[in-house]
Amino acid sequence: MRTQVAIIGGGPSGLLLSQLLHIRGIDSVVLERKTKDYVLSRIRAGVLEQGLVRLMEEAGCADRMKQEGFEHDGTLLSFGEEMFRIDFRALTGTPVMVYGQTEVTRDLYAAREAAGGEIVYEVDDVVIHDATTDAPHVTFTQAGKAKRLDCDFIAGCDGFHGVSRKSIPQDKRREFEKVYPFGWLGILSETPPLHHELIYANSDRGFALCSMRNAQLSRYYIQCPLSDQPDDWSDQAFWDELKRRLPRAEAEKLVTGPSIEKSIAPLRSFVTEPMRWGRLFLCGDAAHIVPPTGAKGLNTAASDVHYLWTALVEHYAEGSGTGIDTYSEKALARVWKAERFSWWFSSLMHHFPDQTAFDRKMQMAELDFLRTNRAAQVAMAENYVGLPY
Ligand code: RFL
Ligand code: PHB
Repeated sequence: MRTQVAIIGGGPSGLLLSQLLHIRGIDSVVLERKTKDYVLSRIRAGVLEQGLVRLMEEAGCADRMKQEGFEHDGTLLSFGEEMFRIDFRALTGTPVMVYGQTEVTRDLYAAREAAGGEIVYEVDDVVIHDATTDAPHVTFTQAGKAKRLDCDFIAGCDGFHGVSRKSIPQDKRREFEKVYPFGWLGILSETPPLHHELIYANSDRGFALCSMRNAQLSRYYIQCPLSDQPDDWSDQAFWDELKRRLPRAEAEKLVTGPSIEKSIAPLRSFVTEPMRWGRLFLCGDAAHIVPPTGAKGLNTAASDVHYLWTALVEHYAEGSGTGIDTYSEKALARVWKAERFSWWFSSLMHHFPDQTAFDRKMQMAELDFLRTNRAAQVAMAENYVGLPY
């Protein structure tokens, strides 16, 4: 097999890149380790920045998002019984779009299939060869058969546990990591959302988040110890704990019901540098992870895709190597700012096991400053709706 761009990983990064390349007449093959149903069963991000909304438009995949997604003009933050709103539209002129990653992925699969794009599922033993030469290739097995894909470039879109990052020799990359001493227990329930905007809550008992997918589908999270398992939490125990972490007036309005999904995600900040090795380019979670506070994971993957897509178009259309040569530097400059915001927002909103009474007072003072200070609100809102790219 031969293609122009071999894309390892059929998550949102790989599919979006493949579809954008297709729109500009560049051919790609996507290699995915799992089945399509498995990829679509993962419940992940829910908030899209305008940058990702625009990329979905460019990719010709925005119709359903525009009909079914919800524009949010602001978000709510609570601490104890206090609750205040950050008005994104008033502060930045920009809303965010609430539309699940599962739906983004579903729309991208549909577009790739409609265009006859090649996605090879259930691949194993993916190995990257000759990435530092002009003729790289990828070998893999599918249904027990050994296969080879020759290409001009390789996009490593295979997430945190993929093979792409690890293919870069250890002495050619540097990794930066912070692991947080807690996780998020998340549930999905077919109940109306608590509020028409998200509520991020800092309470003495730990963090909570009230989010949603649509008018009848809610997504809630509570901070939990890393040693907990989803089965340790009955639905009733989850709802009781969530209510204790919200201002009383909000807790009273919460509509509860059976969960249809329950999982625990660890929180991690991680960046690898550089994001390019010869003709291999890392995109999305393959290169970096953020804690989910602030919803930057998928959105940062999208900005990588933007830089890589435009670099490849420049290469094929104009024969210019500038975009390719500056990809890693440009992507990382934005990645580190998303890392900073996610780390700051996580530090502000969670209960840390080693937190002192002084640390707690600092969180409360910072939240009160954010509640009352316009400059602080502008900084928060600009980061939340997404820095430009
Ligand atoms: P993905 O979504 O992990 O997709 C990578 C794809 O590559 C495949 N793969 C391989 N394919 C071929 N060969 C191999 N050797 C392969 N190894 C892996 C995988 O099967 C998969 O299909 O990465 P991508 O595309 O970069 O997208 C990034 C986003 O998915 C991610 O940033 C966000 O979902 C992060 N994230 C969240 N972000 C938010 O903004 N809000 C959230 O609420 C939120 N929740 C989450 C999350 C990430 C989670 N992970 C990774 C455990 C919850 C979880 C549980
Ligand atoms: C979600 O709806 O899953 C979600 C929303 C906002 C976040 C994280 C997760 O910051």
